[in-house]
Amino acid sequence: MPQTVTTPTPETKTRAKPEKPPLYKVILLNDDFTPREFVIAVLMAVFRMTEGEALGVMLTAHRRGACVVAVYTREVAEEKARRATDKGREAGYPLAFTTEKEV
Ligand code: TYC
Repeated sequence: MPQTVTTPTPETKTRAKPEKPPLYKVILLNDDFTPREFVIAVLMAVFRMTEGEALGVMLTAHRRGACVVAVYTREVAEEKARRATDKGREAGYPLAFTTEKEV
């Protein structure tokens, strides 16, 4: 009976790296009308910040015009920016959060 010779397939040494999803910043924009305490309350509720963290982010946006709040995948960033902006609108304030893709 003839012998079948099988050459073993060499083990693949390089693996395809699973791509990391792109990240998006949520940015808080300053305005002249939304009360500081309201901005802090929204940051605590939507972004789960402590009062101290929220105070720091609010003051940075107030002084510099904008502040990065946090970084998430696109869906999470857009959802949180929308929820936070809606809270302002529901209360009659022009409070605005935007999202921006990280480079
Ligand atoms: N500038 C607002 C005021 O003086 C407070 C404020 C801070 C509003 C940060 C928005 O993103 C903001 N009442």
